[in-house]
Formats: sequence, structure tokens, C-alpha cells
Amino acid sequence: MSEGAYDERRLRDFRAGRTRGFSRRDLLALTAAVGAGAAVPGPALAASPIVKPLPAELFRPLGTNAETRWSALRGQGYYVPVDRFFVRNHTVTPAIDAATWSLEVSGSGVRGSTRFGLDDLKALPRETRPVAIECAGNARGHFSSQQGQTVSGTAWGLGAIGVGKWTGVRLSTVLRRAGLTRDAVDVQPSGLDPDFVSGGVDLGPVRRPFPVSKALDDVLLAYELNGEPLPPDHGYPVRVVVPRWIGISSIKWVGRIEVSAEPLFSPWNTQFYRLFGPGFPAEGQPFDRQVVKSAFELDAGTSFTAGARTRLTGRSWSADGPIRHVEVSTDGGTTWRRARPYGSTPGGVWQRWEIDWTPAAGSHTLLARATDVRGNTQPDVARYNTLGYVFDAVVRVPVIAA
Ligand SMILES: Nc1nc2c(c(=O)[nH]1)N[C@H]1C(S)=C(S)[C@@H](COP(=O)(O)O)O[C@H]1N2
Ligand SMILES: [Mo]
Repeated sequence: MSEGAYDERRLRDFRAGRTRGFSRRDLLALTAAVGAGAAVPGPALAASPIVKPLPAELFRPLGTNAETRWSALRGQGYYVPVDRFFVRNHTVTPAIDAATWSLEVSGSGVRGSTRFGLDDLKALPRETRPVAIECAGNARGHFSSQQGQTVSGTAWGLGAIGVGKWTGVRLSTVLRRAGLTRDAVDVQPSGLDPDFVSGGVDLGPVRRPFPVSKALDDVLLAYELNGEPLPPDHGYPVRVVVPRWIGISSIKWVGRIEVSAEPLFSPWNTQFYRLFGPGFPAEGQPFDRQVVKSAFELDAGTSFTAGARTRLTGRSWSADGPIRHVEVSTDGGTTWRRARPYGSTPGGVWQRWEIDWTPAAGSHTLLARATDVRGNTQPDVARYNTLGYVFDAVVRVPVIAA
């Protein structure tokens, strides 16, 4: 079944109340509780929700999260080093002992319940894949800064993406070992980090289902990132890596995978990570895939030397396939030039590019617009949705030359 058809079917199931795990009734109860102002503070969070250092030249902290500064990717290779890979934590990075950790695979779509230790997974065939983890809310801050719209959620710039070289075992291998049945339709991994509390309601562990067809296609259970054991903040000892899908699908610190013969629902595919707003269904439009985006490898407000030739660099990416070309404007969108692609592109996850520019004194607005091999490109305006997902518009970057 195509991903689009899957989403349509789930939407019908959800409307009809054919849901397991999290129903429309739950959602209404939750909305009522939040509406009634039943906000109770959640459990106290650890002093730092993120374990690794977050130096200001590499990261911009955003609550329990930290986004990569695009200037920190200049001169870096294809893969984002761990020291600058963005972190999106709903709560905190948990301390997990790999020696006692195990993964439970159970539910109505497998015969019995099976546990896999880390050594069990490592004994299975290894596979390495270049994959982007990108938050569905990446660039959300531009809904307000560029389109004057109010959206809720973390006000990310463009730094909630990282391309990594992930190594692990195919989820399909593990599901088959666990006795996957023909009836299985959905797979739902959940994290071992603390339950997520929103508006005083405990929503349980972070989890979001995806179809068995996707699970059997290209999903990994990764235990290495860029050739090293998975770092604590990125899911140690094992995380799910779902290529091309929004970051929330790639559950970190996975402890259980429910395999179900019925469609599954969680707050992460009913309340969050749906498109709400004018023109969308009242119960929200489901979505799973990322869109086309581009970023310059510099920070807004960067100052250049007037009259001196400089080299602008950046990266563009699309979930729908490799990038075909990138156009850059240094005059606020009046004229456009083709950027030069460079570097190898394993897996076609993103494309690095460069273009020379000799700025005149004054303020300038830089824009980059990518088109992928399928012809998808970036619009001038992203479609408004209340939770601020999938911002794909061309981002306007103010810089100066003096
Ligand atoms: N268990 C768990 N998995 C999770 C999350 C989380 O908070 N807990 N955040 C999700 C979201 S919203 C994103 S965008 C990615 C971020 O992955 P990273 O922190 O390794 O960059 O992890 C996903 N997996
Ligand atoms: Mo995310």
C-alpha cells in the first residue's frame, strides 16, 4: 500500500472510531482537560535534558532541545558530526545500561513475545544507511518570522536536521525473527525516556506507529551513528531510523515494538504531527514525509567585507529523491543564479553546493531554492498549519556587507 493510501485509511479508521491505543474519545477528553485549565506541572526534569556539551558556536538551545547552527556545518563533510547533531528531546536523555537493556517485540501481529538483547541484535546481519533525521517542525520559527503567523511548538530555525551514517539491523529481520504474521498492519516502537506530560495529562512513552510495509522496506534498528556506538542523546543503545519520514518516527531509546493486526494510534499521530488549520479536515490531516528545504551554512546577520569576493555554501534536501538543482538569489529574490553542486552524495540524502558572491556595502537578503529529481520545489510561502509543521518555503536570510 502506498504511504498516502495508508494515511487515508487511517484517517477513515480514526473518524469511525476504529482505533487502538488512542481514540478520538481520548483526544476529546484530553482537549477538554487542557481547555479546563487542568495544567499540572509535570515531573521535575533533570538539570540538563541533554548529556553532550552544547557550545554556543555549534548549537542554539531551545528548551529540552538544541538546534545545529548552520554556520557549524560549513567545511564539514556529508555527515553531521555528533558534536553538532541537533537533539530533540520530549523530556530528557535517559541513562540506559546496555548490558541489561532489551527490546520486547510483541502484539497481535507477531506470534508470542520475543526479547532481543543488544548482543542478539549485533549478531544479526549489519547494514549501514545514510539517513536524515529531521524534525517535522524544522524551520517552524519562519512561520512567524517570515509569514507573520502564530503557530505553537518549538521555534526551530533550519537546524533541526542531521544526516548520519546509521548502522544496525534491518527491522524486517527482527520482525521476521519475532514471528511476524500475515495479519500485521502496524508497528509502533516506544521509547524508554520518561512519559511525556502535556497539559497535566500523562500521554505515556513517546511512540508513533508506521505501517508494516514501511517497516519491511527500509527501517533500521540502529546501534551506531557515524561509526561509533549511538551517543546517549541520540538513542543509546538502540534507536529506530525511518528514512524520509518525519523525525518523530525514529524513536530513540527503543524498549518495545508493538506489532499489531489493527491500526494503532498514539497522541503522536492524532494530537501532534497532523496538519490542523483552515483547509484541513477538522480532525487534522495525517502526514509522514518531509519536504524540500535549503539552508546556507551561515548564521543570519553574518557580516561580509564589501567589495571582496566570498564563497557562499549550503545544503538542500528532499524526502522525495536527490536534488536536481539549487538556485540562489543575493538580492532578495529579484535575480537567481544556479549554485554549483559539489561532493559525494551517498544515498542522495542531501546536496552540498556553493556559489561566489561579491557583495556591495549595505544589507542584503540571501535566498536558496532547491528542486528535486521529481520536480518538487520550494514555494515562496509555506502552507499554514496551527502546529507549524513542514515549512518548505524559501527562507530569507538577512546579512550585511561593510
Ligand atoms: N524516545 C524518544 N524518541 C524520539 C524523541 C523523543 O523525545 N523520545 N523525539 C523524536 C523527535 S520529535 C525527533 S525530531 C527525533 C530527533 O532525533 P535526534 O535527537 O537524534 O536528533 O527523535 C525522535 N525520537
Ligand atoms: Mo521532531
